[in-house]
Amino acid sequence: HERGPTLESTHPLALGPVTAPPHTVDGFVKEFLRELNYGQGVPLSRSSLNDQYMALARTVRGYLTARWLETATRRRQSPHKMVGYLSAEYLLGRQLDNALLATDLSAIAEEAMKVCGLELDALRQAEVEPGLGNGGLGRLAACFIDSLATMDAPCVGYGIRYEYGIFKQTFVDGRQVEVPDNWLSMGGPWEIAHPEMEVPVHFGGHVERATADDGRERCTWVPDWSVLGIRYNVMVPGYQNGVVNTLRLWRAIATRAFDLDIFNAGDYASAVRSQTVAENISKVLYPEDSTPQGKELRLQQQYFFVACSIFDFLKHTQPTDLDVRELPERIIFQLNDTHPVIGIPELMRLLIDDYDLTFEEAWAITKQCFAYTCHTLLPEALEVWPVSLMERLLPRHMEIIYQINEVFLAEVREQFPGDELRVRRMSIIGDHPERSVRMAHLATVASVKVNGVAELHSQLLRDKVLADFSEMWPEKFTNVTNGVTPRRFVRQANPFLSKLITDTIGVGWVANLERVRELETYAEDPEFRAKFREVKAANKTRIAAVLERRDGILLPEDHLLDVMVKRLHEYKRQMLKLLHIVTLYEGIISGDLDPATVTPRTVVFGAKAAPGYRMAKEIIFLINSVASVINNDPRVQGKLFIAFPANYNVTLAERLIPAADLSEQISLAGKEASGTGNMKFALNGALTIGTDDGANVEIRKLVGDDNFFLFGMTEPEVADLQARGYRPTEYYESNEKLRRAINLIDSGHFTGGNREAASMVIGDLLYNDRFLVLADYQAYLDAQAEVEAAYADQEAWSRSAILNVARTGFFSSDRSMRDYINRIWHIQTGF
Ligand code: B1H
Repeated sequence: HERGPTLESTHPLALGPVTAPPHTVDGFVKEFLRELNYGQGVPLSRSSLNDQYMALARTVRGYLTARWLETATRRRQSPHKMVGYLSAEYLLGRQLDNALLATDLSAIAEEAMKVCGLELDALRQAEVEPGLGNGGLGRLAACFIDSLATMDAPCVGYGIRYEYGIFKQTFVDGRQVEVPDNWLSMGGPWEIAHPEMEVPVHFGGHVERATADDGRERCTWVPDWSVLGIRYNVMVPGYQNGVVNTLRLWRAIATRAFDLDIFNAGDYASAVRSQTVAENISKVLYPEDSTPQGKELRLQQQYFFVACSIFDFLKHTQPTDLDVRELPERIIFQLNDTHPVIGIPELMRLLIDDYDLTFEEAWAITKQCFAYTCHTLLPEALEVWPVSLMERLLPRHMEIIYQINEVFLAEVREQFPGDELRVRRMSIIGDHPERSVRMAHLATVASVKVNGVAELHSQLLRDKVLADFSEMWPEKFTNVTNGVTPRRFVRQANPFLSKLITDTIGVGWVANLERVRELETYAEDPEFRAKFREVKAANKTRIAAVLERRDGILLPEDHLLDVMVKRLHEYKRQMLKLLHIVTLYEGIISGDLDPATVTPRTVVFGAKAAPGYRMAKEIIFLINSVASVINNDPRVQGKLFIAFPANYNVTLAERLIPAADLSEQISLAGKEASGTGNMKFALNGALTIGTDDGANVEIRKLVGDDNFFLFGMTEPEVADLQARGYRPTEYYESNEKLRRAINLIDSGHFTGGNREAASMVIGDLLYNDRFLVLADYQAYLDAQAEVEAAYADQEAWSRSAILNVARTGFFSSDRSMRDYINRIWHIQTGF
């Protein structure tokens, strides 16, 4: 399905680019009512909240559309190299507020809704957030495309339009129960579908070869089933710069021919079933964070979206007379982890089989068109696909991978003669426990650059995970420290702080976050500190209202707000936090701790567990159990409170992070690749208690040791202890507080007398403890004591908090994008 010929009309309206509706309250009201009446088909007087939200969203989208068409036209007129950001996840969060901010329409919309007798805030809350990602990796992609639009960089984000995003978490008797996230059920006002722009994607079958007249062998992949990719565009507005980029998400549907064949064979039921097979591909986001699921459907998803994206780029984004030899001057595909790595053999396949290049020619081009970001250090998180599955699902790709491996291993042998052990370690094909394709190796071999996501992580990639590769190609390896968008995570999430910053240093910081450094001198100003505390207090009041409405949780007032929000994973060590809480509690009820000396503290947890991750689910149950006992024990009333709102998501993060005093970043050193929540907290004036891990290292360097609570083993100490043989029971036996905390949990105190209920978690801590919770326990307690002492001096605490804000401008995703642009992509912006 191609577009028709260029249409020519002499009507003046058809000539120029479309113009946006006027930026006035009247103009906005008119558009809004038009959307309500003609779009939703209801008069204002009879409209539902959803009608009103849909009309408002469409109105704002209308303002974006004019800019979007303009941006696209401008980019087409002067084609430059662009970025194709390939990511299986985009954890976007709500769109309305972001679009209003980008178009500077917030005040106008507020006024316009009033004119209509409506409240903008109520409409904002009607939006269901698109949760097309699991956690940090997906949210990072969303921050990156925001920054690229703000920097006017030519980028298309490619991904999957999951019908169901990350599951909605509920608690039933303290246990996680997942509910499907049917985010599109009320309609998706932010996307524009193009059902006519379909892309065929093939699977299965076999490869036929024939020798052509020129004596060269040609391959034909004869697939045995196919689906179609349907394009959905989502607009990605830059911050008040008139630029709107594209996020292109693919949905899978059955091909018509596919249906017809079976239908004609008289089997109606199978025809419908085959439709389901096709549509399953974009049905649901896999909810595993960190450890990929080796499921066939997952590989189908990966190939599906990457094949659609590359096809779309070659056939629709590039001119029809494109010379594929120039591809490296036109495109750089950024691989967000290994999930899109199947794109490498896919581009090879297209160049060889469709564009008729030789393998060598295709390889020379392909090697210049990809760059790879690794997001992990956990060995179990490195994606591999069984060769048997690959051969069955993508036989031609498997052949090409073998060929790439052959050329690559020849290079290894040349550079390291006689080192067959190395050859085996580096091979793209692994042998244990079954023959499989190591996607990280394939990505590394084919990419111009390989980057980690924080200094420490990149160093460990070079020294450990990909050491052989970094020895072979040292210049290939680089670091780009992650970042977060200041638009969403400061300007929108924290309007009170934003106003204070803007009143103090002007508005320039929103698109140039390094400017917040100008706040440093104000850290010494008692008047500014007082205002800063007022902001924090107002944010606490706001989150209290949110949690009451959302979860029926009544937060105590005037507590130190201690927040640990992130996916539930053993390496992130939510259990360490829980042991601290139980220690405080046990101290008070046993009379060891004078309650008068305890800083009143509320701990907020937010965490989803992958549905199949048993230990993580047990930990969730244990946190809820401890919370319900502590929150109802009069002996600790006013001293200790635990809130665990279900379904932590981007929307809740935006409310919670600005209110936090203390940010918990307590992963075992060497396990958290970067973390990005840590950056959001620091930028909103929380102090961090954290290990020397991921981007914590860089946060601490920037804010200074005095404004950061460091504790725990370093990565080399961890490696050392594990090499010597770690025995958690030694810590249990020698540390009385630890023993008492563990015994109290083990006694069934928190689980209604049921000792079995905590046995899986306790048993693991005592006899396995892969992530050294017990080894870091005492150091963590000591650091928490420092926190309490520091918090007692509110002036000094405010000073530190202000310095956290002032010194973390580095963590803007604008800076991350500049790094990618200058050091990896080499693209032009703003043309
Ligand atoms: C991160 C993942 C991830 N690392 C597999 N790896 C997935 C792996 O669906 N899967 O199969 C999903 C996600 N996510 C995170 O990336 C890191 O743990 C964080 O430390 C990091 O900040 C974030 C962004 O770089």
